Amino acid sequence: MLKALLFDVDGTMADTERDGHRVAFNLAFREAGLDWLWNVATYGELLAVTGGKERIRHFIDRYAPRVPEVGDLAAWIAALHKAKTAHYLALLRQGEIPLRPGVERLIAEARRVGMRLAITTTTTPENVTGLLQATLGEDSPGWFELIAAGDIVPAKKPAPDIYHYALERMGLSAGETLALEDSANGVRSARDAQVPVLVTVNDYTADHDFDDAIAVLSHLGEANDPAQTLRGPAPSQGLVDLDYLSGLIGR
Ligand code: XBP
Ligand code: MG
Repeated sequence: MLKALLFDVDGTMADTERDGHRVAFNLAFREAGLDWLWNVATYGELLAVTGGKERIRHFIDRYAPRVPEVGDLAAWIAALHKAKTAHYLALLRQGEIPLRPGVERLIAEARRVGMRLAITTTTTPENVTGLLQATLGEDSPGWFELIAAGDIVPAKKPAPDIYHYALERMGLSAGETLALEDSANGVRSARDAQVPVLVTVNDYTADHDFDDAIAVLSHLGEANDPAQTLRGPAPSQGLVDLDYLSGLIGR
C-alpha cells in the first residue's frame, strides 16, 4: 500500500536548473572575479554530476579553467558555492521559478487524504524551503514530514543514500513509497534503494535512460495541460493522482 510520496526537487518539482541554479552559479563566478561562464549546453553536461560543490570541482577537473592560487581548494569551493546559494535564493524570492504542471495539485490531494510527504534531493536545504515558500506559501515546508537534502548524507545521487536515509527516518519500507524523479541519476538513486519511481522528464533529461522507472511522463498534468505518457501506464485524462500512483506500485 502506498504510504508516502518522496519528491525530488530540481527538475521534478520545478525547472530549477537552466534558469535558476545555472544563473546563480554564473553570478557567483562573476562576483568572485572568475572568467567562468556556464552556458546552457555546458551546464547540461555538468549536470551529470549532482550537487553544486561537486559540480564545481568536476568543472575544474574536466575543463581546467583559471583557478586562483588558494591553499584549501575545498574551502574555496564551499565559499563560492555559498555565494551561489545566496543568488539562487534571491532568484526564488523574485518568483522566477514556478512549480511544474500538476505538482501543486498532487500535493494538495495528498494533504487532503493524509498521504505522507517527504523531499529527497541533493540540493542545499535552504534551496528547498526557499522554493516551497516562494511557490506554495510560508508554511508549506511544514507539509513535508522530512526534508532530506544536500550534505545530510555523505554520497549524493546517484548513490541511494538519500533514499535509505528517508526510509529509515520515516520508518517505511521501500515498497510503501514512490519516488518522483526527473533524471537518470535520480532513478538510479531510488532504485538502488528499491524505491519505485515515476519519472517526469524535462529538456535536460528527455534523452536519459529510464528503463528502471515504472512510468515516464512529460509532467504530472493539469486539466488544461494533460500529461503525455512516454512509457508505462497512462494516467486517466493525463492527470497524475493518488489512484494512479497507488496503481503503479501495485504493479
Ligand atoms: C540536483 C542537483 C543540484 C542542483 C544544485 O540533482 O544536482 O546539485 O543542481 O544544488 P537532483 P546545490 O535533482 O537529482 O537532486 O548547488 O545546492 O547543490
Ligand atoms: Mg532532479
